[in-house]
Amino acid sequence: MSEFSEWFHNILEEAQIIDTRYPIKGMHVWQPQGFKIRKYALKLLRELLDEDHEEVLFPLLIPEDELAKEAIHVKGFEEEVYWVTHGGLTPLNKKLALRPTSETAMYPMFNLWVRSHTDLPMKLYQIVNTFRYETKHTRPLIRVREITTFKEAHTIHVDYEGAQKQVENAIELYSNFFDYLGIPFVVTRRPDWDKFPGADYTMAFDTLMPDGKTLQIGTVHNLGQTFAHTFDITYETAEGEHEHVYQTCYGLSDRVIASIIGIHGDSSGLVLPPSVAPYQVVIVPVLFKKGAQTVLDFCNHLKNMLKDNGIRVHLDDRDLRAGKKYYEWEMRGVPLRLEIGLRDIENKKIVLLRRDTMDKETFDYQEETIITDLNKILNGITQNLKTMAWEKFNSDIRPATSLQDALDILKEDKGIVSFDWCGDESCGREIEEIVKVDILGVSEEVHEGKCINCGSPAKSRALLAKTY
Ligand code: PR8
Repeated sequence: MSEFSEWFHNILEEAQIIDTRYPIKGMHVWQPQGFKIRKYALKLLRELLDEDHEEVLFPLLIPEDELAKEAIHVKGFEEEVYWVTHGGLTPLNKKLALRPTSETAMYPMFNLWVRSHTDLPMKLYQIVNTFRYETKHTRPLIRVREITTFKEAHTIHVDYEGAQKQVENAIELYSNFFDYLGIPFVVTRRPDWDKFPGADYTMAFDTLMPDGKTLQIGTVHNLGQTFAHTFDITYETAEGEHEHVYQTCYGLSDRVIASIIGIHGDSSGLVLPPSVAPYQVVIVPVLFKKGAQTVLDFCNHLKNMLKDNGIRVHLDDRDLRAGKKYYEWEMRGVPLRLEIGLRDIENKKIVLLRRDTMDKETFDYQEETIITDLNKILNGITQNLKTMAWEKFNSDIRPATSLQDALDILKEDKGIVSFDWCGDESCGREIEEIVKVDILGVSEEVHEGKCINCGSPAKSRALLAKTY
């Protein structure tokens, strides 16, 4: 197990994020702390999606004939589908699949729902669990067989331009989401051999975990008219003609939480961005016999004030050594800790520890401004986490001018290697063969330069990395 892997497993357990002891491989239990982080992350995403999408909820089971209708799609998923074959003791006359994703659950209904051009665009999403019988090594939150938080959006448009514009909108939406969480990423267009089964093309978000491997944390697919033809989803134009629609879909998973934990965490444990922290502030009273009640009263008053102003706060008045409490809240990643003793109250001071920097400072306490002051610090933490993560990320993307160069970088420094590429599939597969890692995708067009492998004119800048 790599050092990061070990750290990751330990922190999931110690911080009570998820329990991996559930007796089915790849399926885990969300514990209260993890569930709260998940809840706040979902809240952020819902706020973004609800601007112009509507939430729906489809059944978990998909009839075999619907799943099988789209040949390319089903081929891509056939080895990963879990099947329900019986109802009690009775064999079902039609097998039912546990959704690996919901195109084939939703699109037969879209066939019924879409009537006129005035119904379009239609932008729907759902947040559900999906099941994939992954054959690669499973890892908690990173590669699971029950994706417990699959956020899938599906959109329908009258023309190709509408779908293409939606791909751009979705990329912007997900970029904003990852920005709120301070997760750095690259967006690339996946090589054709690695696109979503049934898509015209796939755009993917990748981040870097501390062990130097990239993690695909989200994808946006332009489905063109493939599924529209398969499920005969048509609309009536203003002129009374019937046309097939154009579609997109995009999704995120539990990997969002894995990347928050992996990217911001440190040797003392979790470091949570305030937006998803179960507690944003923890107050630890420093109690001695003298004045203990005064300190507790003050801390309670402060707690209530923060709470009334929308800050998630906890007063830790357990009868434990302060050091033990500090260790615990640091490990759990609480962004801000306030330590308050009698002398501090008398001097109108509080001691404040920022989890992102571990800097401790004595802070002037003023009742009138304390909320604004703390919110300012919390925002500063959000910004700082993002800046630190992006700095690290950018320094881990290195250009290579030859395949040997790429090999050396991947061996020594890990991370992502950028290079000029002709875009040809056989050349790309050859590169993957030689460097033994995957081409993530292409990030931008280039107008000069030569392909790192075959030497013909390069079409684009591409990225290589060891992936999860
Ligand atoms: C779609 N259909 O399904 P996608 N464990 C954790 N995360 C995973 C796993 C897994 N086993 N498999 C995939 N992901 C489209 C879009 C509706 C929504 C994550 O797309 O198959 C990856 O981050 O690409 C992936 O980018 C995302 O789910 C969407 O899955």
